[in-house]
Amino acid sequence: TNVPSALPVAASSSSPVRDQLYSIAEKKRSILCVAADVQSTKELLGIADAVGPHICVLKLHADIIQDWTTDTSRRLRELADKHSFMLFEDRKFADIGNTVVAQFSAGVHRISSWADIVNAHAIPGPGLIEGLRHACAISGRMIGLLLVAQMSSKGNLIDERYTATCLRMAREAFPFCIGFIAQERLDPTGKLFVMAPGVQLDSKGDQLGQQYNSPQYLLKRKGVDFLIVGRGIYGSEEPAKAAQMYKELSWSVLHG
Ligand code: UP6
Repeated sequence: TNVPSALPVAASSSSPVRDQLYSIAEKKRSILCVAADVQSTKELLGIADAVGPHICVLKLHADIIQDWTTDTSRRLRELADKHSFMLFEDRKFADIGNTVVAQFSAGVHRISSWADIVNAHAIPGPGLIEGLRHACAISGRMIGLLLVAQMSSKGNLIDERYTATCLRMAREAFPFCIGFIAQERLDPTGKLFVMAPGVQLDSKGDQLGQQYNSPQYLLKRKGVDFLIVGRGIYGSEEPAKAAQMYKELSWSVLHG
C-alpha cells in the first residue's frame, strides 16, 4: 500500500507542540523516539546525552527512576535544549479528571513542569482530557497529549470500536491532543500523528507479551509517523550507534 508520510502537512498544523516536533524531525532528519526505561538518574541522563543528537523525542517513565528529584528534570531539560529533542512522559493517565490533574501537576514528579508530551488512556472519557488541558493551562507551558488508541502487547483488550472512539475524541481535543500511541495510521489526513512502540530489528518480542515489528513494516505498511525504540537502543552495546542506525534507517524508509 502507498501510505503518504505526515511530514508534508506539517505547515497546515495549528498546534505549537506539533509544529515544534515536526520542525525538529525535519531539521535532524529523525522520526526516532528513544524509550529510556532505565532506573537511575545517572543512566537516564547518560542515555539522553548519548542518543540526543539522533532523536526528536526522549520518552521516559519518571516513576521507574529510583532517585528522581527536581534536579533530574532540570538536567533532562538542559539536555533536551542542548540536543534539541522533546521530553515525553509515558504516564498513560487513566483516571477521572480531578485525579489526573493532581497526578499531572503534583507529587514527586511534577510532570507538567517539564514534559513536552504526555499520554493518556481514553477509557475514563473526555473529563480526563479536560483535566489535563486545565492543568496544562495552569502550568503555563505548552504540552501535547497523545491518546493510547492501540497497544503493542499481545492479548490487549483494545478493539476497533475503541480505537475509532479514540480518533473521535482526539479530533475534538485538537490542538491539545496532537496524536496517538498506536500501531497504524488512524487519521487519514495525518494531522493527528501516530507514534508506534514495539519496534526492534533483532527480536520478535519478549517473555511478557511485548511484540516487535520492523521500522519498514510500521512506516511503509502501517503508515505510522514516528517510531519508539527502547531496549533495541538502550539495551544495546553502543546506544548512540544503535540510535544513529535506527534514525537513518527509518528516515530512509520514509524518504529514500
Ligand atoms: N509502550 C509499549 N507498547 C504500548 C505502549 N507503550 O511498548 O502499546 C512503551 C513501553 C516502553 C516502550 O512502556 O516504555 O514503549 C517500549 O520499550 P521496548 O522497545 O523496550 O519494548
